[in-house]
Amino acid sequence: PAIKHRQDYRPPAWLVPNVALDFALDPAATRVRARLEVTRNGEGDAPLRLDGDGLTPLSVSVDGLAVNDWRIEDGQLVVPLTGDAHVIETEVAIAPDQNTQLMGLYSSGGNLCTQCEAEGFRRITFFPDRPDVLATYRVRMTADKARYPVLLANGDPVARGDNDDGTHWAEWHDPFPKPSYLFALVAGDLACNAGTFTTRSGREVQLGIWVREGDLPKTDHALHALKTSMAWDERVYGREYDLDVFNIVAVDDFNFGAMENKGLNIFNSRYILADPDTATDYDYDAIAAVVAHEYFHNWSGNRITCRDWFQLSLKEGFTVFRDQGFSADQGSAAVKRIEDVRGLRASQFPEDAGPLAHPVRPESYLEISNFYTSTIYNKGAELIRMMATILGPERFRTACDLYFDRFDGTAATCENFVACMEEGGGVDLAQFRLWYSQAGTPRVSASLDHDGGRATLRLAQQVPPTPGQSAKEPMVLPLRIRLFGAETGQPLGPEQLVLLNETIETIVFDGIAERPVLSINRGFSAPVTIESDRTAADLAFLARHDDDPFARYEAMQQLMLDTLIAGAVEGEADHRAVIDAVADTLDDPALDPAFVAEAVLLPSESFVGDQLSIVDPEAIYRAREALRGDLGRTLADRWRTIYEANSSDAPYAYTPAAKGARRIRNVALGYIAASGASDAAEMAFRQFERADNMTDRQGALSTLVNGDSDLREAALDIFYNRYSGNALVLDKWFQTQALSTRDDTLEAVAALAEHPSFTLANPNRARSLIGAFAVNQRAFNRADGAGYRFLADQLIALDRLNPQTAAKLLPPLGRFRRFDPARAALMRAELERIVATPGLSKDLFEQASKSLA
Ligand code: B3K
Ligand code: ZN
Repeated sequence: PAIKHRQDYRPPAWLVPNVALDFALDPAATRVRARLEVTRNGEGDAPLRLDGDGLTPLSVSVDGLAVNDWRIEDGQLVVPLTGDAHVIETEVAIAPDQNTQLMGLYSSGGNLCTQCEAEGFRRITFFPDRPDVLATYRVRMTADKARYPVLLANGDPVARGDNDDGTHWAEWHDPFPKPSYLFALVAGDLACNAGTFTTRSGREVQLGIWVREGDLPKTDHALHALKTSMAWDERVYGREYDLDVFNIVAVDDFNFGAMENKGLNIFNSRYILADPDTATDYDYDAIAAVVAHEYFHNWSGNRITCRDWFQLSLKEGFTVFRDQGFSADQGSAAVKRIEDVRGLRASQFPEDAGPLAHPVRPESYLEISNFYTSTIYNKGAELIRMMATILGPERFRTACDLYFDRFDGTAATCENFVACMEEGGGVDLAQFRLWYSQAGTPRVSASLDHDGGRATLRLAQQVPPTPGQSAKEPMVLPLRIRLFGAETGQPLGPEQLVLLNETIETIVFDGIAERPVLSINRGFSAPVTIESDRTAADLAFLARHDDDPFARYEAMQQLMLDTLIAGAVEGEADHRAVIDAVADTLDDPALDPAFVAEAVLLPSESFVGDQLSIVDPEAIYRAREALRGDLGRTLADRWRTIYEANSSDAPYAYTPAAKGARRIRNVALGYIAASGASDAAEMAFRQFERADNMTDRQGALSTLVNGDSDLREAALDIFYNRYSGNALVLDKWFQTQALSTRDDTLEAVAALAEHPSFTLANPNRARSLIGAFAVNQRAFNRADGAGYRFLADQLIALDRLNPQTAAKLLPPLGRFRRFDPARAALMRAELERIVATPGLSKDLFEQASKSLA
């Protein structure tokens, strides 16, 4: 298969200003007629090349006359054309029912829907399926009226009517030129939660959240989030919505979270449906974030799209940054930042440290679907955040305005964006651009000396080698820094923004009488790893006194991490510093309970593993359980007090205060269970039974699932029976068991893979069991290799149905360089078995072969 390179970009030989599509919809055989107005772009006599994937033309005509001098080359329809402007008409037949890849037009739950990003449109019709070909779309759909009473497409509805044969039709028109990846249609039996939003310039927009009738009561949260997002983008970025309708459709089978199709977002139902009985607080937050994300794409993605897929982070990094800002404004900005950094460290840092590491703007790919990664999304967002930090809020807004104005209606590049930041912000970002081209997480070492009134901070940076990039240049690292007096606990001067851009730098602070303690990378201002010479006492001090909430959390995490690493490497560790710091945090009445809950949670087993050159999953597990148990026992009274103080009989509310109480209560329950208290299982079961919301019910279930009380099976059965009709909640049932810390988790997961409710055909279900298991560090990395074998078997089976989803679940197998030789050999053997599988998709082949390289 052919590798694509960023440097090979050439403008399209033909443009398509306008397209009209006519769908005769049928699940078994849908006819698609396309009418493309094509114009030659520049000089040359290149034939028209239209991408196609699995399509056979039933007819081709040029300027109204049937032709037969076309040919098919690598799936592309090649049509020789003599002039500079023509009308091309094609007709194809496709089978949505047979489409298990969920790319193109497919069936989900009896409805028909589309997913085109990145290259799904070519599975629907022949077209130059690349993001720099912008067309206006007119779409006509005809379908059985009883089965598909609702017909939706991009843009505004134009007309609709009934036919005599029981079918009906609808026509939609999208006036905004768009790339084919933003095309969408939906045909289904759907109910609508309707609303309106009036933009600040007075446009009244009809909003609709479309779901199956029975799910209608679960759509208010999403509709509210949509309205809030629309207002937020006007207020914070000055961006208004531009059509008269905005529809969102929820479907159960979806490869990703959601899709920003112009005027017709299509969502994985898990990011729409919520009520207190079935959705956790985490789910509610994620729904609001994803609704906002897709809405924000209307400007950062749709009005300004990407020139080519190497520029993917142009829209994704920026839009993640925008949705993070939105979520931060809805509740605690500090807790949001902690969650985002935790997510970055759990997914992006390992990616950057492994065989699949790639720059935020990649140089090459085999399958673009494999590049919808945490690096493109989350590290991409950190790059925007750093530029915003360097510019400051006002100049950042000016620079964003410049970008939106200058590139509106075009397909742009990351370089275009950075140039606007430079011009609008009045800064030089020449060296900063290395963030787009160099992969790997920079490491910064920091040491602070104090001598006679002067503090000297020595900083050194190093960017580790990554595949294809052995030597790196020093980057620009914006580090927010502040010093605190060790005796007084007071800040020694204001916070400074240091732009570290050399390999080694020294910063001097004068007039420092007291011994200073270093607070660095406050707010996680740069996505780097800090290695400092701060002692356990310094970290404990910062955990108490730092005025930056993220830095306070971070000091605590570092203290915990050092303790866990000592425990894993040496077999035991002194827990006192952690226990004291946790106790102080719990006792500080000034702190927000939601923050406290984050601060007192131990780093995950995987994150501890990521710090070690060779991961010993058993030793890490034991060290972590030992510290958890010690914290649980030593602070037993506090956990019980907190548990009681945060349990109330007040009915469920989705407010920051109620969420914070649920969070800290469930963290406390976890510590009570970890302490080995004899009544812990009964407490958890009581919470499980009494809960009026999923956050408390699932929190209790997780605690029970990790243990071996008889109540464990009882709770699992009750949960299963209660929610057997709700796919999203059953996903939680599978996931909770796959994440269990018990010794028999692999056996349990293997049995669940045979459960009648399990299927690989639904991506959410596949991820809930297989994906969750593969990130359960200890269970997955069992010394006998059975975890690796299980994952490989499942991926090979899944690849036949849905390559994209299979490929996404492969990375844990590629981490073998971080394990002992015995485990590494077992992992490699499974990767080799995958690569050798006949008929493997290029998605899975790329991920597995790169992992082995
Ligand atoms: N832009 C979509 C990505 C879907 C791609 C699937 N291969 C979702 C989002 O980032 O908003
Ligand atoms: Zn996105």
